[in-house]
Amino acid sequence: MTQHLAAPAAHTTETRTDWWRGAVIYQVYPRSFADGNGDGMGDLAGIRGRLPYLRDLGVDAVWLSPFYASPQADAGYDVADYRAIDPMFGTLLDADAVIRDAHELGLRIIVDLVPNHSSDQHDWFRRALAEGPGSPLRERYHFHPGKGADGELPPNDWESIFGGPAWTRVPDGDWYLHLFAPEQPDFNWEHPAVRDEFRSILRFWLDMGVDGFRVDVAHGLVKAAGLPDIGSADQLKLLGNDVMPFFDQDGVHAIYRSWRQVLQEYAGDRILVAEAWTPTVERSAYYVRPDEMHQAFNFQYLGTSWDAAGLRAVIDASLAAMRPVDAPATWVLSNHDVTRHATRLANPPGLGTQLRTAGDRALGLRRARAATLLMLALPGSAYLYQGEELGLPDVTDLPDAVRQDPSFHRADGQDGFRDGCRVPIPWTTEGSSYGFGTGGSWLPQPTGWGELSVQAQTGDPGSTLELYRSALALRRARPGLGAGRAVEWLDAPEGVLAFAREGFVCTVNTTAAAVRLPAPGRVLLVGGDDGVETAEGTVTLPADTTVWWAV
Ligand code: TEU
Repeated sequence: MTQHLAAPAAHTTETRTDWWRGAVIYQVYPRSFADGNGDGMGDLAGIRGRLPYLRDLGVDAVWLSPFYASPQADAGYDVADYRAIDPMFGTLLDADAVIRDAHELGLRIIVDLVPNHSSDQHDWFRRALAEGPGSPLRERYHFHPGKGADGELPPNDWESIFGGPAWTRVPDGDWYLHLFAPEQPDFNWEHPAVRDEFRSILRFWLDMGVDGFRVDVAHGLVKAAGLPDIGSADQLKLLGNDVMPFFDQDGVHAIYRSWRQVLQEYAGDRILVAEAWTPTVERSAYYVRPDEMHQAFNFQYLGTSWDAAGLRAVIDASLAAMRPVDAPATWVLSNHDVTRHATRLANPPGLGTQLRTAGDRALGLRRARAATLLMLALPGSAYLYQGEELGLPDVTDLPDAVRQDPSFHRADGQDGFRDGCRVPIPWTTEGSSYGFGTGGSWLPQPTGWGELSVQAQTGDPGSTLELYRSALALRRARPGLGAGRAVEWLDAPEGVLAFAREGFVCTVNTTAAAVRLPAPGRVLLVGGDDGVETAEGTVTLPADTTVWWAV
């Protein structure tokens, strides 16, 4: 159940509330949210200044992508020191101020934890390299001799998620494993020092007062014994469909059980959220058994196209998968790794989640608004990504020269378009970087970005921002919406979804034509095309439109 408390989590003696079961959680990507010191890069001071905006938007919690000390080879997902803030983002005092201010505003703070790999500049890795083959420190990573007469071939055939081999050879001849960029060596989670270190890192941030952790690549920590070959030429196509020897191994669950015990030592209902790209929602359910994590991202939902039958199937499967483990379903449409949903839905279905084509922007925005209202009417917890409340499209035409996504460069520009959703967001209609900061922005913002700004949309009843504010206020007024485990499907024509919740009905027209239906009640909110007409007990639902009804 969604609850709003004046002073959540740490710094209080609050008892457990299960606040997270129906929470709306807003992802802040620190580089691109707000720049407090005018260097063109977002930071903690910028975030702190905008916390009242997030409180007024009506979210329950804020998840911060990594702000730790990092050489930024993968935008901070390459951590050199898990207990320090990168100077580009501020200091530990700034982090403390963000956490305290958030709590005073009634917002919870979830931080990103990156346990699968460190940076190659992490102290352990640098020392392991310096000490040479056979050093005990090398056992904390996956260092191995190569194959072939002179060890010139990698130890196995695994490919990096970012393209190219998953192994890099160091000058003394050993190879090390990196499922992502070469600057991101994978930890060896069989090693007790790695396990101890991460429990200690959890405690460090729990002592700082955070309300939870989003666990990066939660499915990747444990590798199949012996690191067996995959034996396929096209490994990246298998990802997400097949069980890989480096993903979703059963051994990961013991780690999360031990982390849950650490969280249990703390007051205030802190949570663990799995970023686990599993083949099915049923596999995701294993991560949220009662003694493991609290939530797992629902990437199956994110990947479903704008089609009533497909959406109904994934909603049913998600709710059914979570029921036996008593975890809330979660829903997400956008994050920092995928093309924004306003642009995905502007394109034909089946193109995946990394697009470089703008598509039909008006269509994409209409569908995005309808898709968001559908998501926010479902039982469970919903994740929003900064800027989606402004209806921002992905910036699909960034020049190659400004792109920083390491996967773009490793895949020769054929993949890795994640910079498009990471462009700093517009706060004001005019001015330097449209209110992002006073010193420009680390990725160029498109012309016209100011028309999409918070300032431009505030008070405009037809704006996407006001739609989000209204939706979140209604959700807050009806805690039953985020609670529960089921929806009651109602009869609806092909291409239309209709379901009932307590005192509430949601109707979604995913087709390109208006549809006439019996009106279920009184219109609460419309997302999509505003031309909803009700007459004599019937309603005409425009194309690509969701309506919330009070019944
Ligand atoms: O993402 C994990 C992951 O599997 C994604 O990399 C996804 O498959 C990819 O973005 C598609 O190109 C997490 C973080 O969210 C991502 O930003 C990091 O790059 C990655 O881990 C490595 O830490």
